[in-house]
Amino acid sequence: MKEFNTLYLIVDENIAVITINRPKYLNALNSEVLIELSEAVDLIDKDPTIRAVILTGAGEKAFVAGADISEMKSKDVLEAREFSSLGNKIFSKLEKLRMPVIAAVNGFALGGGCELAMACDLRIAGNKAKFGQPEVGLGIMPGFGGSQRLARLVGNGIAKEILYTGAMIGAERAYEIGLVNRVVDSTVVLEEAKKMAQAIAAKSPIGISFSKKAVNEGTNMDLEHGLSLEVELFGSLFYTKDQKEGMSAFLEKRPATFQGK
Ligand code: DAK
Repeated sequence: MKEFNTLYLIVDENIAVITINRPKYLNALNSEVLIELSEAVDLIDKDPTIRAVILTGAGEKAFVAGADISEMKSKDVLEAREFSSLGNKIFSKLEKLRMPVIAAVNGFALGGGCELAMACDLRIAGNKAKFGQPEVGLGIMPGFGGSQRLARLVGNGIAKEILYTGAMIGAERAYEIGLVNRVVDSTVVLEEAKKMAQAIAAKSPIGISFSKKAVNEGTNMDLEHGLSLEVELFGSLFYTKDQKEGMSAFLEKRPATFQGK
């Protein structure tokens, strides 16, 4: 696989792990990280063997402590829009990957880091993880989709509290409000994310990718249209080998082997 300056991409047994690697700066997102993240997502998208992705940050202190403030400070209005639009495009690309993406969050997930975790399908947090959108303390607001994804995940009231106060919340509170799926000991975050990725990788890639599409696209529709989307997706699964294999395996009392076809 391609070598990057600011991240690692490792693919092993159908699972890709992207590790953002700027631990000295708490893995803050500068333009180079964003561009390389986009390239890594493109490579993953083109690899038909990959069934789940884990996104994490190097070191024990941070997942990602936000957009890089030292790079952002000197931006003019046009550059700030460009930066925001670059981030938004990449986060959306990540969100639309056909396979699930799990954020393995150890330490700080702040600002753009919290937004990056929210662009993933699932979040596993270490018990020492801290989440927050501290942008208002910097005289800005979230620029990588935070105001939108946070409100959709936890509801307007709690999202507004997090956005307006800029205060950090711990992993347990993040679990309570539905911002993370699970909290585990901080020493086993990646291990637990891998276990979840393996469980996903054993199931039908098409069934999973259609479920992802149904949730992601259906959430932006009214119920009637969302249900119609589900009907369409459900029906088209009956063209696939995965559906035939899954149902035959059940009736023959053997484990299914899915090809994603
Ligand atoms: N950017 C750049 N450097 C950072 C950083 C960041 N976000 N976070 C930490 N660092 C650097 C620190 O400057 C320090 O560098 P040196 O001084 O050693 O050179 C090093 O990482 C270690 O950090 P600390 O020494 O501060 O470590 P502490 O344990 O004392 O504190 C902390 C950890 C996470 C509480 C603290 O570092 C902190 O508060 N960091 C900033 C967190 C933050 O405010 N994040 C949100 C960033 S704003 C938009 C596009 C995007 C966004 C907004 C708009 N548009 C263009 C519209 C997104 C914005 C953000 O994400």
